[in-house]
Amino acid sequence: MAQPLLTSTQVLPSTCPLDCPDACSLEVRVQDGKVVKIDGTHVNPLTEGYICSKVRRLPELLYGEDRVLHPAVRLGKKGENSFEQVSWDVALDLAAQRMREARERWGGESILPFSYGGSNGLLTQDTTDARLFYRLGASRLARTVCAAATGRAATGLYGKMPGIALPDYVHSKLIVVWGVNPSASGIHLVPILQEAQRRGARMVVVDPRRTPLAKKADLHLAPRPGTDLPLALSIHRFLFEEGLADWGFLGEHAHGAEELRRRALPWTFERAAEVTGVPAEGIALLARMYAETSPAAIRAGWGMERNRNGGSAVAAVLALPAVAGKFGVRGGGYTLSNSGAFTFDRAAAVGEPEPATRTINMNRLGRTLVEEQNPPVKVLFVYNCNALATMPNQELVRRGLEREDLFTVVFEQFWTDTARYADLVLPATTFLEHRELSRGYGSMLMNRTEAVAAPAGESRPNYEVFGDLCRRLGLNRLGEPETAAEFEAALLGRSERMRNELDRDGVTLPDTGWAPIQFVDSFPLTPDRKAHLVPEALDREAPFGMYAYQEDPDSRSLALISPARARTISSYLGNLYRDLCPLEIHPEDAALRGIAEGDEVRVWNVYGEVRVKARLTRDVKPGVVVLPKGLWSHQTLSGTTANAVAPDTFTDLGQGACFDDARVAVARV
Ligand SMILES: Nc1nc2c(c(=O)[nH]1)N[C@H]1C(S)=C(S)[C@@H](COP(=O)(O)OP(=O)(O)OC[C@H]3O[C@@H](n4cnc5c(=O)[nH]c(N)nc54)[C@H](O)[C@@H]3O)O[C@H]1N2
Ligand SMILES: Nc1nc2c(c(=O)[nH]1)N[C@H]1C(S)=C(S)[C@@H](COP(=O)(O)OP(=O)(O)OC[C@H]3O[C@@H](n4cnc5c(=O)[nH]c(N)nc54)[C@H](O)[C@@H]3O)O[C@H]1N2
Ligand SMILES: [Mo]
Repeated sequence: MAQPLLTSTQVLPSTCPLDCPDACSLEVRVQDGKVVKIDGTHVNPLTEGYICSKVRRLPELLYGEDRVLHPAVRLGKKGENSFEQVSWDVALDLAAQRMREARERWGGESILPFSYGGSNGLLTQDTTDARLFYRLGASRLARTVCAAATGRAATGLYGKMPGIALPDYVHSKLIVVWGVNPSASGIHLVPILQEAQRRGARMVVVDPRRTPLAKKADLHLAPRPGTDLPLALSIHRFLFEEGLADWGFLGEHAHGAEELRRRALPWTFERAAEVTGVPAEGIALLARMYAETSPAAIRAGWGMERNRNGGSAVAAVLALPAVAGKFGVRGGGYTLSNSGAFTFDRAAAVGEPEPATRTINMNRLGRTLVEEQNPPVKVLFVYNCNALATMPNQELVRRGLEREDLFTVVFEQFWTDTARYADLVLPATTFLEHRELSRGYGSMLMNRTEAVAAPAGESRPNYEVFGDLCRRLGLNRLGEPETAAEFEAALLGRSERMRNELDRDGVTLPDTGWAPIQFVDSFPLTPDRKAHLVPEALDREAPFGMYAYQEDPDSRSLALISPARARTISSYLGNLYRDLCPLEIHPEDAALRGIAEGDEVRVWNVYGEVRVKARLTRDVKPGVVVLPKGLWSHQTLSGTTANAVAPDTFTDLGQGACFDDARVAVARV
C-alpha cells in the first residue's frame, strides 16, 4: 500500500465570535482538518497578538468526550445520560413532525424557540431559525437574560451611540471602571488601563468586590449590590448644586437636565452613603475628581444592571459625562456596548415577521414551562444557549424540563446540563467549523471568517439545520437567502463599502471609523441626535418612574452575586474544569456563622439551594457572597448552581434578569 502523504499543516485566520467585548483576531493551526492550536494576531488592534487561556484551550474540547458528534434521541429518564444515535434524516423528520403536531393540536404558540448568545455570530442566530419560527407562528422569545436593562438605558439616553474605543483609554486622565471586571470579562482593556496609569491617569473602581483592577486603583468604592443608582445620583446632585454642571453642553445637546437635577436632589452624599454602605467621603472624592479631570472616561459594564434598579442605575451613570461636560475629547465620555456601531438589515435577511404571536420573557423559562396554559409549551427548541445552567430560578427550569409531555430539542456542540434533558439532541458546529460574520461589542471591527477545520462528527451549522427544517415543513419561499453568503449579503445590503471591504480584507469598520470621539464623530442615534436624560418612554416603563430607587429586597440577608469568571464565557467551556467551585465569603460573615475555610455550606432562599465549599476572602464586601455564573452541575456539591437562588424577577427597565438580587442564608452543613 502507498504511504499516506505527509500530514498537511496550515495556519488559517479566524475571529472569535464568542460573547465577549474583545472579538479577537485569531490564527488557527490545522492539521489534517483538525484544529491543533489557536493564538491571537494583530489584525484586530485590540487583540495585540494574545488571547485568553480558555479559547486557547478550545482544541481540547473540540475532539473531546463531551462533544456532541451525532444526532441522538433519549432512551432513559430526562436528566439521565442515556441516548441513542440516529441519522440526521430521522432526527429532522422527528423534530418537524413534533412541531407540526404541536401546531395542529395546540397552536403555533405551543412551540418555544429558546436561544441566547452562545455564539454571538450574526449568521448563527436570527437567520433561518427566525424564518422557521416566524412561519410556524411559534411564541417569540424576549432575549432579556443579559444587557436588557443596559440596552434600554443606553438606547433611551443616546440611541446606542458608539462609545470610546477601548484603545483610546490611554488618552484619559481619569478612568472610572463601574460595574465591570475586564480582568475576567474582556482582558484586552487591562494593559490599556495600565498604560493610561503609567501616563498619569487616575483610576476609580466601583464594585462590591475588590477586583484585580480595584487593587490597582487610586480609589475603590464598594457599594452594596443594587445601589449604584443613589451613588450616581448623589454625584449628579453635587455637580448641579456646586455649579459644576455644563449647562452650555446640556443646552445644545441634551434634554431633561433640569428634570434629572430635580430627581437627584434628595441624594446627598450622606444619604447615598447610608444606602450604599460606601463612606460619604469616598463618594465625594469620586465626585470631585470627576468634576475636575478631563479627559474622563467611564467604562460601564453589566454588573450594575442585574438588579431591580439596574436600568435607572446605568442611565444615571451614563448621564454623568453629559452633565459634567466630559464629551467631545478623545478619551472622554463612556463605553458600554459598541454593538450599535454597525447596523444590519435583518428584515431583508429573514423577511417581515408573520402576524405577531405572544412573547415569552426568557427569564421566566421555568415559570412558563411549569405554569403557562394558554397554550402550554409543548415543543421547546433550545440552541445557542445552556438554559439550565444560565437562566434564573434553576429548579423551576429543571421541573419544566422534566415534564414528560414536553418535547425538547437541544441543538448543541457539547453534552451540557441542558442537553441531558433533551428528547432530541442535534450536533452543532463551532465557529471554527462554519462560515461566520461577527463583531465584538467592545472592538469596532466586523469580520468574515471561513471554516478552518472539518466539522467534528456529523455536526452542522445552525443556518443549514434550520434551513433544512424550513424545507421539511414546506415553509421556504423561492428567491430568499439560503446560504451563509446570501444571508451575509442581505444583512449588509445597504453598505456596499462594508461588503467590498469584507471581500477584500475579511474585515471592515463601522461608518464612524474605529475610534470615534463622542459628540465629534458620533452622535446619539436618537431622532433629534440629542441626549435624552429622562426619556419619556423609559420614565413610563420604570415601575416608579426613572431614577426612583427601589429598596433592597432583604437588607439583612447576604447578597449573592454571580459575576463572570476568567475560566468560562457564561457556561461555555465549563467542561474544561472538573474541580469544585467555592463560595467566596468575607471572614466576618463566616465567623458569624461558624464557617471555616473549606467547610461545606448550604446557600439557600425561597427559590432553591446550592451546596459548595467556603472560601474566606476579604476581596468581597461584608454582607456579600460570590458564586460565579456559568458553573456546570459537576462544579458544586448539590448539582445546582448560583442560578438556583437567582430570582426570576425583572429589572426596572427592559424586563432584564436580576441575578444580583439573590438574597440568601448561608450555613455550615
Ligand atoms: N447566575 C448567573 N447566571 C447568569 C448570569 C449572571 O450574571 N449570573 N449572566 C447571564 C449572562 S450575562 C448571559 S449572556 C447568559 C448566557 O447564557 P447562554 O446563552 O446559555 O450562554 P452560554 O453559557 O455561553 O451557552 C451557550 C451555549 O450555546 C452553544 N453554542 C455556541 N455556539 C453555537 C452554535 O453556533 N450553534 C449552536 N446550536 N449552539 C452553539 C454552546 O456550546 C453553549 O453551550 O447567562 C446568564 N446567566
Ligand atoms: N471570561 C469571561 N468573559 C466574559 C464572560 C464570562 O462569563 N467570562 N461573559 C461575557 C458576557 S455574557 C457579559 S454580559 C460580559 C459581562 O462582563 P461584566 O460587565 O464584567 O459583568 P459581570 O462579570 O457580571 O459583573 C462585573 C462586575 O460587577 C460587579 N457587580 C455585581 N453587582 C454589582 C452592582 O450592583 N454594582 C456594581 N457597581 N458592581 C456590581 C461584580 O462584582 C463584577 O466584578 O462579559 C463577557 N465576557
Ligand atoms: Mo451577557
